[in-house]
Amino acid sequence: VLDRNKRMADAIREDLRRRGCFMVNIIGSPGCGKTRLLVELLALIGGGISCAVIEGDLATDNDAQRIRKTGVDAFQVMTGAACHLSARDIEHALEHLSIQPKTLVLVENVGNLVCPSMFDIGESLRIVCLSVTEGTDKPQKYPVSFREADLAVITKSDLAPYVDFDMEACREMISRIKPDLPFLVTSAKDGSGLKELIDRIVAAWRDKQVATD
Ligand SMILES: Nc1nc2c(ncn2[C@@H]2O[C@H](COP(=O)(O)OP(=O)(O)OP(=O)(O)O)[C@@H](O)[C@H]2O)c(=O)[nH]1
Ligand SMILES: [Mg+2]
Repeated sequence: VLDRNKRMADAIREDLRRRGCFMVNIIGSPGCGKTRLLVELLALIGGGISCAVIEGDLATDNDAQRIRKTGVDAFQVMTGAACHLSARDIEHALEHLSIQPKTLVLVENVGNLVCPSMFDIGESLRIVCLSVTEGTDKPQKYPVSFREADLAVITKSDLAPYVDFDMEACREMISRIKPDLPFLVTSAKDGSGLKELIDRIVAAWRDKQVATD
């Protein structure tokens, strides 16, 4: 299953690359703030970059509706029982979105800190989100999602003081799991770190394009 998924993911990545597009896979626990982060990022990007969103949830199209309110096209994958998106889900979603050349495709994976990290969906950048409300020790308990990520984002930083989250201890834990994993702190509520996150994504896109052109 994983082999077939990987082949399909490679084909998706190559097809997007040829069209000058770039796909980001956003992973994190239920409620860690993935959708709200996307909504705020899209508002900040404005018309600057052409964007499209793929949402993954077991049930409901609530998140796709939240994204569409920003004016950005979104496709909702409802996985039923599956705790992750697969490359086939993405292939299906991409058929339904009309992706212009040079589009940034943002994928919110199913809320889960484990399963989605096992499945390549054809992304070129994988972001793992951890909200401060989940607790400082989560990278240690769920190392795989951090090991497999290209960027770690600590979300809901505005709440850190209220939940006794230790940012430095968390950063250290992550660096023990993957020493070179970049680390960003954001709050979708007060806007901190959002511009830096966009800059990171754009830089990764540019680097990938240069490396493969
Ligand atoms: N204070 C604060 N609340 C936030 C922040 N980001 C998200 N929230 C709140 O956290 C709750 C969950 O946010 P969502 O964006 O729905 O989380 P999610 O990760 O998309 O959830 P699933 O799709 O169900 O996995 C909502 O009530 C948000 O308003 C933040 O930066 N600060
Ligand atoms: Mg969501």
